[in-house]
Amino acid sequence: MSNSPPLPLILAVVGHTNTGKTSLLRTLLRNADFGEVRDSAGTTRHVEAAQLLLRGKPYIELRDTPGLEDSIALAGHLKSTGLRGRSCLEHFIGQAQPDVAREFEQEIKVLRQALECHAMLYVIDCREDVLEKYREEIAALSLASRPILPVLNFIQADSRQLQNWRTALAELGLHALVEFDTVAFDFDAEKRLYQKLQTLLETWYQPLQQLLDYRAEEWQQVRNACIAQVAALLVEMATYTQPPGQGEQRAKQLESLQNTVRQREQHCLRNVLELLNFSSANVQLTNLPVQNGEWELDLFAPETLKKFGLDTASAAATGAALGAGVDLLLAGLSLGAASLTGAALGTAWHTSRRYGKDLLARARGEKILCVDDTTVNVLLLRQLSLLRHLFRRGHAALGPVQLNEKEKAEIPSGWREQLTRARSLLQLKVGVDSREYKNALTDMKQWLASVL
Ligand SMILES: Nc1nc2c(ncn2[C@@H]2O[C@H](COP(=O)(O)OP(=O)(O)OP(=O)(O)O)[C@@H](O)[C@H]2O)c(=O)[nH]1
Ligand SMILES: [Mg+2]
Repeated sequence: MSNSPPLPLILAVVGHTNTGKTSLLRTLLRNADFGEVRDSAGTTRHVEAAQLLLRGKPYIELRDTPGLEDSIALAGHLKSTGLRGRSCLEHFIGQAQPDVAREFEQEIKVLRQALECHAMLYVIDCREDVLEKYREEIAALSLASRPILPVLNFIQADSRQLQNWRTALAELGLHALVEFDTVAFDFDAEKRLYQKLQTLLETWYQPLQQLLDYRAEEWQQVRNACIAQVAALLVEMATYTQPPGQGEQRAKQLESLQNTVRQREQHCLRNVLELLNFSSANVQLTNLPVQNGEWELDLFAPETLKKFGLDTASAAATGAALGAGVDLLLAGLSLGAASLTGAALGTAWHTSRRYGKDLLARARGEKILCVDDTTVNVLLLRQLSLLRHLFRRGHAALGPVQLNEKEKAEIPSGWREQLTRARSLLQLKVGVDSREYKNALTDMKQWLASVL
């Protein structure tokens, strides 16, 4: 006889109205389009299910349910059946008078799911006091004799009631619970949710473990893929070159260089959003000028530089447009710098930026137009904050998300080496398929992963 538990494991997501049940589903499903989420009571009117698959096989079925509203009146009706446990619910659902059935239409849908599921996720808005109506809800749902895992939502908003909820739930015999903010995603919190289910549902321990491992691996892969996008952007832009022009032609070339950088950054943003399964239409990020999947604040706008605390004065001193490309003197590197060390490159850079024309005039070697340090620095800082935000954003987030973590605008240590390394590819004149280029890219990915 096989001991395999029935799959999918059916989890009913239940709770008072407007506590974030549909939001929880969105985040667990990584799907911002699931159901309807609104800040009002009675948004979900029907039971809606979605499955979590593992290699095409349904492992978990999550069922979103309408919110419970009048549990105190419901409790009276349940008591009047004179029955206990599942038969009390079955009797109430099957035998309720038409007017009662109408009055409790939504509640009956929920109770039916309580009977049909293997376990319930009971979502709590823990900004609320532990009111009698919530105790009655839990008592009614408990009649289904299925494990209930309370999910404490809105923990970021307000944690003062958290202890009261813990105590009240323990009094009701619910000792396993999980804190899970549906708006700010945290992979560890999701992991804890499945681990708590493992303790409540021993029969499903193995499949839950498989799902957990799979989700962890998947999350790691998605994270790495996002980091790879950013690494590619940075290395590509640090090594991008154009031949320099003269006079008017030069202004046009600077503009074209800027456009190239803008488009390349935009391309990276789109890919990252897609990898994380965010439709660009619903992404608005606090502190980041991203709206509808587009960078709003231009990369080259003075505010962008200022926001990241970058020095605009030296760029302005050259008379060039802010963040415009500078002439990299490949020949200039022979002005005392035999090898491309960080310091040597830094000096050559700064000098060429400030006195570019003179040096250019003197240089015998090649002159090329490339993306200047300030611009690459801004790219780096924007991408770091983008990834930090998106990695912590739940799919239920509607508007801008305020995260606790303070915006870190400083350039992390080790960046100068990374930039120098990438710039050295220019001197080596190697293509994207070369070993050197690939190594620089790998280094950049590792470095980014270490600072995120
Ligand atoms: N700040 C914050 N807002 C949340 C969180 N979870 C849900 N919300 C918001 O709370 C409101 C209700 O969320 P829903 O997911 O629609 O709640 P529900 O329990 O499905 O509501 P009904 O279907 O009406 O019972 C929405 O405005 C959500 O954006 C959270 O963890 N933090
Ligand atoms: Mg809902």
